[in-house]
Amino acid sequence: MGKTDLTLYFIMGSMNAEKPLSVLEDALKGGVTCFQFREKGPRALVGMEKRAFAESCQRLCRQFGVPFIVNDDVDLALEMDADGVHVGQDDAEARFAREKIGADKIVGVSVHTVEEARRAMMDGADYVGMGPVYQTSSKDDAKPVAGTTMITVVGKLFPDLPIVGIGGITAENADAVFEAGASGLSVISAIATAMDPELAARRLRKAALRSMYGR
Ligand code: TZP
Ligand code: MG
Repeated sequence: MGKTDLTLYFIMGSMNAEKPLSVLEDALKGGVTCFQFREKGPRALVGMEKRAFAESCQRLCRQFGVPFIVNDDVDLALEMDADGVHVGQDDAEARFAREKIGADKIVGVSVHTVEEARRAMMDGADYVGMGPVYQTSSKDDAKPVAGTTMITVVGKLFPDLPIVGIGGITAENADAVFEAGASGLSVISAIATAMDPELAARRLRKAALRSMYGR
């Protein structure tokens, strides 16, 4: 395992659930292994409210010993002493994120091609996120559905670079993501909009572990 256990990587912002903090607490109880604070879009909190909400999420993650990773905002990650930062191709370059945040922290990068994956690795990424594997309604500017092919290609070319699949993943379709060579899966809605987020997390974790070790 690298710096962090990517098995079940939950991503959420205040706009993804009616009671986001209670969803996060339930998700942590259900066994998510990593959390990304992703506060973006038209209904996202900004300024002090964003910071206060982020701190509440971080506090919960610390209680459960789960890494708290900030999406996009390297400065916020630094100010909060977050465990890491996740950047996309349109955000700060991964090598700047790495330089700023330091060697011990987690840096994740969203990639869609072999070239982007190679660059992320050279820039010091701890993992790459790849997707959308399936149809998603949680990201307005999501790229077309990619399936699992590129995960297989990148996994074979760069076997030391952990890959997390993202986009439309559920307990029912998670197996194909691991089959393709991913080290983990990340989800928003499968947990954030579940009737019972703790149970949803538990089921996803079980599905992930079964895929990884149960063959
Ligand atoms: N990047 C690619 S798809 C996606 C992001 C952030 C959204 C994933 O959300 P969901 O609800 O798990 O499909
Ligand atoms: Mg981004």
